[in-house]
Amino acid sequence: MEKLRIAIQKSGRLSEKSLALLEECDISFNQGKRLLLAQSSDFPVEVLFLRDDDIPQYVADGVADIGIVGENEVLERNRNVDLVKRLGFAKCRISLAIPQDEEYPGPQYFNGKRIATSYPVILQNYLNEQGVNAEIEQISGSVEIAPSIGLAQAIFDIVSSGGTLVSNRLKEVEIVTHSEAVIVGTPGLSAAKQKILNDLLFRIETVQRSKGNKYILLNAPNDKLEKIIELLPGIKSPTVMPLYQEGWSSLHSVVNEKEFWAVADRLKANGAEGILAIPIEKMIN
Ligand code: PRT
Ligand code: ZN
Repeated sequence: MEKLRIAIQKSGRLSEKSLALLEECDISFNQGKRLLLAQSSDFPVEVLFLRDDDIPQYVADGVADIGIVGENEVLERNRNVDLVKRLGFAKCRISLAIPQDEEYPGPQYFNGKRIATSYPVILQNYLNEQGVNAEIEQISGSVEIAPSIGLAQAIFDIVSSGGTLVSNRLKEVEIVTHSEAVIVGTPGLSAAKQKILNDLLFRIETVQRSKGNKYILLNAPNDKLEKIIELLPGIKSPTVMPLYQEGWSSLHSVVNEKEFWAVADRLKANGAEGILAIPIEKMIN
């Protein structure tokens, strides 16, 4: 039977979350990470563990059908892959940074300067767009120390909290692009593989949807029910069940995590009691 081959990062910032995402979709792998290629027994997929730098190429070549990788690598490698889905984790920005005590008048600051980076392609595109002429020093790691050792006057690197820049006495002056983990795919997958991919995407969307929501249960006096039901956003309309104690009902519904505290306050103010919020594992609309 045909299988969908998924490339994920072998070890690094994306590995754990990539595997966790598959596990939440009830796709598990018995052999673990020691093997280059792991099989799933419960879904027609296999996982190929690679360095993240190589994932765009493997997917473009069709050695892997899809891959989970940072958008920054997709932009940098510039291979022929389809962007299938944004995953919302490993969010970061790729920015230009200069020594803290330098004045920054704008992108023309970089004219004639040397910039250290592991992302020369993305940087060169940006410099071209801005009409800036700078020298790019390509290095593969510890980019942030380049200015202090005299290798470059500026850096172009991934920034997340900004802590690394601060501890190297640098300041972020231009955010060139944002990045997050994405699924990329080989263009023109076979119908059988596309079907497996669609099933996988359906599972991922189900998991992502449920993550933002809580199942909520509460008790309310019957004469307040109408008002309380108005307050519950719910999927369609809440379930209402009579309690043993006369004149009271139990309500079940779904509330978005972001609205939970505001909704709970209004529910309480309107006579709701015994409010419970429970995580939802799977939610299919
Ligand atoms: O070995 P392999 O080549 O597979 O891994 P790698 O070392 O190239 O990549 P890895 O595991 O470090 O990162 C994988 C992906 O995670 C990146 O390509 C990004 O898409 C994403 N990501 C998200 C990050 C960060 N956040 C991040 N903060 N990648 C790197 N960093 C580093 C950054 O390089 C800098 O040194 O963290 C530092 C900055 O962090 P803050 O929080 O101090 O600003
Ligand atoms: Zn890498």
